Amino acid sequence: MLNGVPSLDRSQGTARRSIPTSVPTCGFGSMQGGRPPGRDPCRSALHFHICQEIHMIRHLLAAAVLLVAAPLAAAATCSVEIESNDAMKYNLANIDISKSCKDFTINLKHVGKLPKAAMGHNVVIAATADMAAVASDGIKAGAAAEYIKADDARVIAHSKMIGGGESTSMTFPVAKLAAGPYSFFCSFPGHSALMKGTITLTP
Ligand SMILES: [Cu+2]
Repeated sequence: MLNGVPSLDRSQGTARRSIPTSVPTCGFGSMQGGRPPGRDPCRSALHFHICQEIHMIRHLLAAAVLLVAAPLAAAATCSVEIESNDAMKYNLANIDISKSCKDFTINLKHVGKLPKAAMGHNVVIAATADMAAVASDGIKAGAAAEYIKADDARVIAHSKMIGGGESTSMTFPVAKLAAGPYSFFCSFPGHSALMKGTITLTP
């Protein structure tokens, strides 16, 4: 307590406990409301800067957590929405499938008005090399089979066939996508010429 400067010593005296307890609050009340007599202005200014830095570090940490969390959240997306229409088109040309997903879900929506018999759409996944043969065998299988050959081992997964205004969903294990490249397409006769896209396996 030399020269009226309190508590820069390492005193454990209970009488000085009141001074350290003001430190963790990082409030600036003591600055705004005038310093108590005898308080060292340099120490208070130092306190002010330390507190500012603590606040800044907290904000930086919070921002860093958001930056790290965003890609993790994206990696956890294990589904996709695909729209199809009366113009025989999907709205996607590629689907990213993360290998971190156990299962992947494709939600197919037919935003057109034409009935299934005229403009039916589905989603079939097969190795790109098998696509033409799977489509051709599907046409032979006919409408009753929804243009998928029965027990076709080349078909990794397929949805049901839907008409305008309908939606469907299919889920399959990502482990089935072992050796690519894979494609998705519509097996309705003639549609795979336009209705097809690639599948990209991502980490
Ligand atoms: Cu189609």
